[in-house]
Amino acid sequence: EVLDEDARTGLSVEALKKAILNNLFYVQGKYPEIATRNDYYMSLAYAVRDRLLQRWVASVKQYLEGRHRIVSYLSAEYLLGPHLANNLINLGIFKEVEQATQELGINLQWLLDKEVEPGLGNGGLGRLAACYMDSLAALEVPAIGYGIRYQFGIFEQEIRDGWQVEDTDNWLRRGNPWEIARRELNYEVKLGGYVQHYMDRDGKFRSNWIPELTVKGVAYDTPIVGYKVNTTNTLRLWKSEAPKSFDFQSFNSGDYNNAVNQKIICENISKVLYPNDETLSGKILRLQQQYFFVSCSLQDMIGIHLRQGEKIEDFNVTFAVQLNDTHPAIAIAEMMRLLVDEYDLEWVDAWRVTTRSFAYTNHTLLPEALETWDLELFGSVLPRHLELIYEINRRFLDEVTIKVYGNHNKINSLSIIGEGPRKYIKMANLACAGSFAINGVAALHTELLKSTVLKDWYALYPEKFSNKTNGVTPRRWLVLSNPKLTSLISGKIGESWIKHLEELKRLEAFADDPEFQKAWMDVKYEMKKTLAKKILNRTGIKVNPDSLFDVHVKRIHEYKRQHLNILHVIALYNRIKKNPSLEIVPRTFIFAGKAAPGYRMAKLIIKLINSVGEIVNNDPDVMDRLKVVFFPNYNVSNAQVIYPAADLSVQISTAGKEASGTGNMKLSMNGAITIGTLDGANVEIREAVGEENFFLFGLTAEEVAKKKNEGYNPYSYYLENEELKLAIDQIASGYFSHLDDKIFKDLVDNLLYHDPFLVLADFASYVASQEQAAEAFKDKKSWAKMSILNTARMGKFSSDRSIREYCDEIWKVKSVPVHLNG
Ligand code: 26R
Repeated sequence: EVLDEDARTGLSVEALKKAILNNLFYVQGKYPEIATRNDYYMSLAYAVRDRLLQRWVASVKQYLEGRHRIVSYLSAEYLLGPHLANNLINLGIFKEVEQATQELGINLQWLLDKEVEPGLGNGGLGRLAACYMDSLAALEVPAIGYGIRYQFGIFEQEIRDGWQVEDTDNWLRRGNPWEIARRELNYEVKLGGYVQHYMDRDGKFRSNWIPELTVKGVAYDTPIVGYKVNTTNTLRLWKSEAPKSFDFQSFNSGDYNNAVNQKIICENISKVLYPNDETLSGKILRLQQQYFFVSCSLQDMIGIHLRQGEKIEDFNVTFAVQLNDTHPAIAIAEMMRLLVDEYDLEWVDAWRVTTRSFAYTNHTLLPEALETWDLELFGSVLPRHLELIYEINRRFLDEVTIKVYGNHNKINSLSIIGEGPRKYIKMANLACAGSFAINGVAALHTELLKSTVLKDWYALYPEKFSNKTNGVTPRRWLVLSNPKLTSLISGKIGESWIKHLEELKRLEAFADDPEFQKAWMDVKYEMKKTLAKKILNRTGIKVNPDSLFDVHVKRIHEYKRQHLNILHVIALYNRIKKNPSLEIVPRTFIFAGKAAPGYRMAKLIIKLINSVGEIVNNDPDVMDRLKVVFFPNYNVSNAQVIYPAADLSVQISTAGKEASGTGNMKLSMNGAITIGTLDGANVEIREAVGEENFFLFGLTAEEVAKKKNEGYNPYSYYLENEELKLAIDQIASGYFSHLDDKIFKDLVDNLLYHDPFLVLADFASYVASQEQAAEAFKDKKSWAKMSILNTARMGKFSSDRSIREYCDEIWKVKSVPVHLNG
């Protein structure tokens, strides 16, 4: 008798088929004739989950038994994107599952399309955390990601009458097969109230925090499997609930309504992701969210550490804790509270452990994104932490005062507490004071950190600073989203590039090969056709896949300058209107991105894009030479379809404003050529691909700073440039808005009289650079070569490289290969 392969762990087509059918029956309670696509999706998802669990249990066992050092990544956001296809690729069973589903008479793509993506992040920072989780597992590094299990992730965007309309993201509505609720793993978190001080029997001063409210955090774990390794790490997200004890109190006092109300207040904390990207609104709930997940995570880490029989003083030996921006920076104060108040450590010992545990990544230089909390508000939520921060600051400033020789400006700038009409807590300063390492996310960004926002910190602690240029995972952003390009590449150089992206270099040898060039551009064309179909489907706009796809996709923000792009569109449109027989390279302008719901100017920019699109797309004179598309609801799933179809990658932020950018990397990896400023990682991308394979324009960061210092006058650029003047006059006069001359007034006035992001100063340079791009696009062979070289030279921008640097230079952690027993 032949032994069946285990239906729970087998990786053969037969085992997978059996698993799907078993789950259809035993999980979904259906038989094939009445099963829906969603039933099949769930059945397959559970089949995949079983295979993950086998590796997961083995990983956890090995980490704990070997007492290995563990990376703990603290992030308020994880923008994961759909799990199923990614897990199939990392498990190495995509083909097998394709065949298994086919033999069951179903199409794998239908099932993949059923998954609602977890959008638990805003943009770059959240997506970076997701790429880093993938690379940590791929590199077999023991790691836990900690965050919040928002019931509602980033809102869904609809476009109505050209305006953005937000809808709630109910991503859990059909259940989530990728998580395991660990009901038994929960911690209490205090909020509000006051602090009592007293002396205990041994004459020791003690603090007793009497909270106004206690909430419970419950762990929800998602396994993260590495590419073709057994390593399966944990993403542990906390859901807030009312503690059990709580209901009792109110029931006993007969106040049932109050009990229910309090339950709602507790559950509110992890209810919804704040959709602000780069603009702070100092809301109590957001501080509660940050503290909630940080406290649960630290209690959890300490538990893991102590259960291994280690001493609390050695916490920093077990864990390296990375702060993903300042959102989790309250961890510094919470760690001190736990060590001093709960574990009875002396202050200096507690501070030593704390400052050896944490490292801080900064992701932005924009002043409006630097987190501060009104001191009174802070004290009302975290009264004990306010005391601790005062004490941290007092000791810290004592130490600093000696070093800076009583320079009061420096002391003010370094102080964790800001003075003014109202006092406030500066989270970046708390993070810097409490961390042993501080890093920026691209070379230019790190240099600007050292010379501007964190200048005084750099002067005092230069050894803490380093750069860790961002990276993206080639598994999701090439293998998964661009399978045709992947097989073309692997056909030439094998498959090892997927784990060692520098090997893409070997494609350079084929950059001049006409046959390879053709095959390369054929894939691009296929992907453009696929996107064109999606565009027609989502927007009703018909676009020509032979046209140049000019792709500008990212959050909508003035510093990212979507309005500079649209001014260029209008200029081209006017050239056609002036000379209808003009021969120009046909173009499709593709925009996508969400605006923060409260960010008026960003929402106006979306409206402007759609208004210009309406006129340009429907003007018979244009004869389909220009098309403007706003692709709604930009998210991970949509990005996966857009990147492979891009010819031009538009990366036109004002120099000095984009910390790194990561979409720029994904686009270039997929063979798009960048038109961009010397900003963020663009600088390094240009260095890598070669200046002849990159369209550069615009002021440098230094020139921007200088111009602003000298007193920038946007109006003079408007007067000097005819095309610019006409474009702006048209927007102002209602040419694109059915003669409504009020709708864009604020946007126009802002550009003419303030223009904080120097759109007008860079306009002429941008238009000229776009002309070069169009010229280059006409020569199909040389364009193909540029495209191939872009992909070939993107090895540096794998998140594997970034993570290796973090591991070697900051965390000091090593790989731990995981073996499956039996
Ligand atoms: C405080 C709050 C309002 C807030 C500020 C900023 C919330 C969210 C953000 C998002 C920021 C931190 C962000 O996403 N920054 C982006 O990080 C990416 C990953 O490092 C960079 O590539 C990108 O340039 C940067 O804007």
